[in-house]
Amino acid sequence: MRVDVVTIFPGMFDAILGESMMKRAQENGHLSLGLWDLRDYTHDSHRSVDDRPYGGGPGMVMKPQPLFDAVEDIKQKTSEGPSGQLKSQTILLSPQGEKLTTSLAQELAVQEQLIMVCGHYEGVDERVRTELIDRSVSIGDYVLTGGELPAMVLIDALMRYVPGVLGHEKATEEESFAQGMLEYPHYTRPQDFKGMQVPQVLLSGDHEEIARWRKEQAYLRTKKLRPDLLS
Ligand code: 9D3
Repeated sequence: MRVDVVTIFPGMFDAILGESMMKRAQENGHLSLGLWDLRDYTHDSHRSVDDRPYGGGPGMVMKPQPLFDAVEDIKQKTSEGPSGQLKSQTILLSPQGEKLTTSLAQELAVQEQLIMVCGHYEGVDERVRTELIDRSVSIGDYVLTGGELPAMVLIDALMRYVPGVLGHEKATEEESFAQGMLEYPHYTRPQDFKGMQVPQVLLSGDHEEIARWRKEQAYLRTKKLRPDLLS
């Protein structure tokens, strides 16, 4: 899949570009990430992307023109030969969006192209939301300074569901066991660390007994820390 991000801070995405899974996915061609600087689509000397709200009030609003021009330019420049434009959805990262979940990540991961628009200031002009944006996504109920970190979170979360990216490693593991529960406790060597012991059952070699213990631990931990997941 292609992900194209419209942002006033393209440099922030260096944080994920060179790293591990992201890098691998880009190298093997399953994912390609494009960064588009919104200020490149302004025409004034200050390269301004925001303006004062009609009707008054505090804060600034993102102007429609640079956003419309950026998304149009991306669609045109990323279209593939005679087959034309990619099947794409334009996503606004916004505190007012639907909350990111596994099922949303899975839905988005099967698109050919996602165009992610990172919001700033009080938000975007409403005509952007209604005419340009297919879906708005929030990563949770806390206030951040803009849509860049949420876009990175969304990319990271959906990457594992892009067909081919994970070579089956994690996906099968997640399906098989304790779906919708927290994980059981993990231990590695040494057996005795500063007097703290690894539970005997894990050293027993009895795999049925170990599976039973892990299931019970996962359940107890979920009941204690995330009872909402059990109902
Ligand atoms: C202080 C301004 N707020 C008034 C109640 C509204 C507001 C506008 C823009 C709050 C935060 C932001 C910037 N955040 C995002 O663009 C954002 C976000 C977030 O803040 N939390 C969780 N998910 C997301 S997705 C985009």
